[in-house]
Amino acid sequence: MATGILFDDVTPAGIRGALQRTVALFQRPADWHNLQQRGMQADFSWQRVGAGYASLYRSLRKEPPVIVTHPTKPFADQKPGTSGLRKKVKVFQQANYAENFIQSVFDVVEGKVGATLVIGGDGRFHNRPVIQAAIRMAAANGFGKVLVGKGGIMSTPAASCIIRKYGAIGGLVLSASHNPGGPDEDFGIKYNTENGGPAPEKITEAIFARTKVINRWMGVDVPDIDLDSLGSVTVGAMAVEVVDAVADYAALMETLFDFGAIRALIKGGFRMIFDGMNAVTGPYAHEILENRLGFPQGTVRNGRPLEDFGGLHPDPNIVTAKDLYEVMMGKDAPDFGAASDGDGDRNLIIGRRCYIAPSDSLAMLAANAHLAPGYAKGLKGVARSMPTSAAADRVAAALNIPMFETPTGWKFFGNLLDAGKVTICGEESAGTGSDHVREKDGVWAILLWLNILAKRKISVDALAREHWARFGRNYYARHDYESLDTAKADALMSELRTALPGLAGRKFGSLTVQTADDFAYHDPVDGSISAHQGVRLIFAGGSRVVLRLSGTGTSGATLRVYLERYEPPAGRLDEKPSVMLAGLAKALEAVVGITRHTGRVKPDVVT
Ligand code: VG1
Ligand code: CO
Repeated sequence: MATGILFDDVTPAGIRGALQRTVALFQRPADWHNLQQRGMQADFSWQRVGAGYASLYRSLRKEPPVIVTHPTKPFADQKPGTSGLRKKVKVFQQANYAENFIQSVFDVVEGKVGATLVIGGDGRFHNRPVIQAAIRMAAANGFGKVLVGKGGIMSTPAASCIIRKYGAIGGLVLSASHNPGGPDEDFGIKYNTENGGPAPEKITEAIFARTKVINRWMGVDVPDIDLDSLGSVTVGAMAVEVVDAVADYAALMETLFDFGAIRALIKGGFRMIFDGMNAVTGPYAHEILENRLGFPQGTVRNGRPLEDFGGLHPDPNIVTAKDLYEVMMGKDAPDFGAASDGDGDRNLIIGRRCYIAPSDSLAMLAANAHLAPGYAKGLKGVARSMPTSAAADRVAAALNIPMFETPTGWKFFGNLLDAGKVTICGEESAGTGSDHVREKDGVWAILLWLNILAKRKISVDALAREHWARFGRNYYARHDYESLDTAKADALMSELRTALPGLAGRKFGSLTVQTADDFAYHDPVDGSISAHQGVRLIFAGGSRVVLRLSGTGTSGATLRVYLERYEPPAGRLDEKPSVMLAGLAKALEAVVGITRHTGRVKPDVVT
């Protein structure tokens, strides 16, 4: 984390050496730029140095550190979205911005005095300063202990695992997930509760309400801690332990999966590539796939977490993980390709020349999960977000277990998992997980796939074909229209919502609308209702289109359109989704008028 050139030897030769190193560095523009950025961001002021001395003297005199109350004013835009508060880094760099949100979280958390808090992040740019601030604030707010990931890094599922394992009251996860990172990109903060899962709506609403009236935040007056050395330190009266989350997470995985069977598969010549996308899962994948399972070194690519993800967009889909996709479609493709996102909760699964759509992956995992020791007793139920295809519903019906349909966002699965109603959950956006933690979990999904392939001894492609031949195939695609003018996107959705009552029975091209509604979720556990979760247009014959606006973007609006068409086992199972969904896409324009409202003639991303 260099911020300049250091030299100790105060002689002409010493200065000459330092100058030479400076010139050499200047000739590497990327490194030079990073050095400048870090240098400008570092706090070299006397205020900081002075505070360090003051706290050192206080600790020598065994005086408790001073809790400082900082006056502040509310920001109007701190409403958490689908998964926490996400904004541009520049927004988060405003004075008091992150502090206001974190204090609002702490003001809402009951029973925090003396409790343990987990703090982790995906390692993206701006992670470290916010973690240091959060630690100082946790101490001032009376927490007893903080568990923080080494280097400030912890994947989202690992944070969930650590919260549960050590009985923490909750955790702060600093991440904007699959959004790009860097000084001009995105940052985010989410809060997870003591079950290890994302705060449910009633808590995120309370946090938002608090951000609107907040007038002070509290911190202790102490310098930064060393995040890179494992072990314990104290901050104020609070203990801070820097932990290696990889070990705890890997241990949990060993309890769920048949590592022996996977090792035997690898010995038999099975090859895979894992793309860490320069994000958080690299260290987890190195440890589990290479060290513990025995895949050769080099199996994990882009395995070092970088602050800007090396310029990659860490969203594991076939568009942004194009390199992996191309290798898997190529001549000498390995047996299995996988990737995870910025914070490690999503997964991409590709067999040799066979991409598995996330909705299909959920169904295939549900149908085969009993082959893994952690699920040998079978599943209690399956849940999927509403826009996710109904492929898993057919598996649940065959297994004679309940199926739940929730709004988009992992927070809605928490109650079902806690109540023991479901074992496996999934979203079309490449998130799959189970009751082992309370988050979606990228590495978990990849290991479950490996476990199943090891037991079934078939290729991904053969497994998929067999699945469709038994359950039929739900052709599926998601079309994203990004950076739309917010007013235009809102107008599109409100016009569509107004038209809903009159749509049933109307014909668009060859398709007739059967039902049209705005999805509302009634939580069967706590009775809460979440309305306006997405418009559903269901056509005669079972095809479906869903439309909703994204709740994770940081500029303008993103319209997501989800297309689905079912083919029974005796139908056309080996077609391209784009061909099978062309009719639906056409009807869509007639019903919704995306071009008419936004001027866009085609989506920005199709996954
Ligand atoms: C998107 C996905 C949603 C997912 C959410 C968070 O939300 O559609 O399924 O839960 O991202 O995932 P939206 O509101 O933009 O559609 V992650 O990996 O970014 O925490
Ligand atoms: Co994520």
